[in-house]
Amino acid sequence: MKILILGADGYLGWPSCLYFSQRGHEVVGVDNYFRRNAGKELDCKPLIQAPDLIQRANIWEEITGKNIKIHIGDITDYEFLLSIFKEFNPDAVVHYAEQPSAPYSMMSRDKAAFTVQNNLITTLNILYAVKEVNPDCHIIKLGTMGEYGTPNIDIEEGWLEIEHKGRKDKFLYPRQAGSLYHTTKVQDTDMLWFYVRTWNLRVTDLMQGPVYGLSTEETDLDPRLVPHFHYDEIFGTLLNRFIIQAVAGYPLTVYGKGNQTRGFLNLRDTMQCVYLSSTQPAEKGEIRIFNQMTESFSVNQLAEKVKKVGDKLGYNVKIESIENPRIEKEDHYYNVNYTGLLDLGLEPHFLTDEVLENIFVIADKHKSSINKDAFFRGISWK
Ligand code: USQ
Repeated sequence: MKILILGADGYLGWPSCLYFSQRGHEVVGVDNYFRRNAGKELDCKPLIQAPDLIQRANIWEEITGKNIKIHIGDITDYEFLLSIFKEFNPDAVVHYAEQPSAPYSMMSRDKAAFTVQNNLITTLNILYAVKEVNPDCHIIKLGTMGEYGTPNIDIEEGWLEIEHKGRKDKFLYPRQAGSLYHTTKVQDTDMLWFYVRTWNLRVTDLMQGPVYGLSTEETDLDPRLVPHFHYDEIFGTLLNRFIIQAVAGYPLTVYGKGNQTRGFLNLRDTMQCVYLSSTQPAEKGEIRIFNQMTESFSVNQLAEKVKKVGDKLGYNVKIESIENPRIEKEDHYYNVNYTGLLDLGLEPHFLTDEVLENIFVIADKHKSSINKDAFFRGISWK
C-alpha cells in the first residue's frame, strides 16, 4: 500500500510511519512542526528531544534500508497538500495532523481560534484532495473518545438506533465534548459523514482514548527513533504524566475527586488499530467508526497503579488531589462498547505492572531532563 501519514512527527505519527514502513508499505510523511514549535513557545518540551523528521527518516533508512519520504509543510495550505496527493496518489491517508491538546484549546481566544482553524481546515482539505485525486483513497481519521463525553447511558460504537413515536432510524451517537479541542473532533466527524454521504468516499473515524507508552517494536531499534513523549499539562496524557511525576518525586496531580473514567490504550495498540483499519478498509459510501481503547480506568485507579509500581521501584510516590482546572463530571457512568477493532484482529497489550515498570525504566534514564515547571500550570476552563 501507499500510505500518506499527516502529522508524521507527532507522538503517534512517527511510530506509525515506522510501523507501516517496517511491514513493507510505501510511506510518505508530512508535518509542519506545530508541536515542536508550541513546545518551545510554552516551555514544555518532550522528555527526550528527537532529531528532526528528515533526520529521523534518514536514521530509519540507515538502520533498515527502508525509505520514508518526508515533506515539511502545512496541510491547511491546500495547494501544498494537493501537490503531495497528485505526486504520491496514496491508497490510504492517516490524519493525525491536528492540534491535539484540550488544555491548549482552552488557553486563550487565539489558541481556540487556531485549534478550530487548524483542525477543521486540515480535514476539509483532505476531503477535497481525496475527491480531486482519487475518491477511492481510504481516509483514516483520528477522532477521540472525548467526542461522546460522559453520558449516563452505554457508549455505543459510533451510532445509536433511536425509536421515536413508533418509527426507527440510526444516527451518529450523540456527542457532547468536554473541551473546544474535543468539539473540533465532533465537527470533523460531522464533516466527514456529510462528505461520505455526498461524495461516496470511504472513511474510518477512530474514537481513541488517551494513549500511554514510550516505545514500539520499531522505535526500540535505535534510541534516536524515540517518539515525542510529553508529560506536561498541555500535551501530556494522564498516565504518561503520572509516571514522569513519580520519577521526578512530584505528587501525582489528581484533578478533583479523581473518579473521572476514560478508555485507555497502549501506544503499540494504536499502531495495530490504524494498521488493521488500513488493511481492511471501509466500503465506498461508508463512514466506519471504531472505539479505540482497550481498558477503562478512573484517574484514581491509575494513580494507585503508578504508586504501587513506583513504590516497588523505590520512588516513594505521593498522590495529591488538586482543584480541578477543567469543567467535567467527576462522578459519572462509563460503559463503552468497543468490539469493532477486536473483530478486525486487535490483540491488546493490557496495562500490567510489567508494562508500567518498563516505562518507568526508560523514563528514569532521562530523569535529569524533566522540567517540573511543566507539570502543572492550572490552565483553567473557566
Ligand atoms: N487529569 C488528571 N490529572 C492530570 C491530567 C488529567 O486528573 O494531571 C484528568 C483529566 O481531568 C481528565 C482525564 O484525566 O478527566 C484525562 O485527561 P488527559 O489529559 O489524559 O486526556 P484529554 O485531555 O481528554 O486528552 C487526551 C489527548 C487527546 C485525546 C484524548 C482522548 O491529549 O489528544 O483525544 O486524550 S479522550 O480523553 O478519550 O478524549
